[in-house]
Amino acid sequence: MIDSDLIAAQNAARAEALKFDYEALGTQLARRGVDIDTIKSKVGSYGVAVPSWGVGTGGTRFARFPGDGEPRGIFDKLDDCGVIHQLTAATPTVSLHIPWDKEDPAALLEKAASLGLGFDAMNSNTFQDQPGQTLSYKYGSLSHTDPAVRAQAIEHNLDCIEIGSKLGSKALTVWIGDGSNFPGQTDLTAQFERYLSAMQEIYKGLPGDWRLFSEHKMFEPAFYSTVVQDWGTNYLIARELGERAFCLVDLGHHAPNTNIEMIVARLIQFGKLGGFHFNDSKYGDDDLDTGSIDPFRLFLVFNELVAAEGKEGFAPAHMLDQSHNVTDPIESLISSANEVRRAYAQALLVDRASLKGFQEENDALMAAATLKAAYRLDVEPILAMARLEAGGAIDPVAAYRASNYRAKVSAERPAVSGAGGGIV
Ligand SMILES: [Mn+2]
Repeated sequence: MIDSDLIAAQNAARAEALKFDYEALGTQLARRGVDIDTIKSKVGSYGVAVPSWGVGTGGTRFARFPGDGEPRGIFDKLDDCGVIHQLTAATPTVSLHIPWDKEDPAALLEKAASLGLGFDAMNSNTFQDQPGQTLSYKYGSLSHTDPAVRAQAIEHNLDCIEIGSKLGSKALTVWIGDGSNFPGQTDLTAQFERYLSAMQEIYKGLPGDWRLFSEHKMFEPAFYSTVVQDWGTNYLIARELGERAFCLVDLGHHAPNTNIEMIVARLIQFGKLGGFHFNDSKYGDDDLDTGSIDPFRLFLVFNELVAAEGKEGFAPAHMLDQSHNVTDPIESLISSANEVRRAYAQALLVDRASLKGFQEENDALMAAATLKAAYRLDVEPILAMARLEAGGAIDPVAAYRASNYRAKVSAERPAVSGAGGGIV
């Protein structure tokens, strides 16, 4: 963890300017009838989970260029996640990936508690073969033609639930790489049938207070067809499985220019939005930092989420899912957690009564202008004040750099070359 005196000194240098900016923004919002402290309080209680694999350096199919002081295992990863939460006060939970993070649950709980962290959704892995694994997933897992392979994949997911139950997790996210690379390679219908019946077995193993999230992804590793390729298929899965099955929307898992906010609205309307993997993309599943390419789209997604707040049973999970290839992963995750909160704050500032009026009157220009009026606001003083009051840093990246955390852990963690990024 970072020395609290260093954070305090960093904050002291910035506190006066922040107070001035916060009051100025508060005055501006008051003219619109908005209480800035109410917004700050909602933003301050909004958390997003960090994926354990996100604190390692990612890579592409071509190469991975390791960073300094990369975590050697889950306990190092938790340390890094603890730093992110310490500085942002926005990432209270970590999402584990099994088997990469498989360790004694009691030790994991103790370590997380010492860092003020809890555990979010569990993630299973049947998209690669593990050392010592009996049967291969080369030709699929939950939808494999061989019932023995399907049974092995089901058993792994049930293991993830069992581990998660000991950690206080309440959800399992299932993403599979199953699909095909050639027309005719697979019977599309039979393959989906096999997937559904395998998922039924996993669903039966869910504890009563757990939710099952299925995550769709258009392509990769399969390049011709993918079993769970889009939100339509994902909705069918959630509907077929039962009331505790929901769709997980990863922002990067769509074709370019897809209207993701509309998908979000549809899933909310029919009670099947389970949660998000936040990231951004320019071309495909690039796993770029959240809000780095299209922050307006992120805002429009949050506009739908805020509009649905208070709807019965509406409790989507929020998690970052990014690949950090050229940045310090801690800095990227800090920035992305802030971007998620920024979009949330902006969406909270939408004048919904006016918007509804313009929609009813078919005043397209003013409806769009109403959204833009909220989006254009610089809400950074709200985010910074929420961090400060929760014990975080006014400027978390600056505080992180001043701490020399990366140089310190680099001295303890030997350089690694081969460890996989593993982004789903
Ligand atoms: Mn994902």
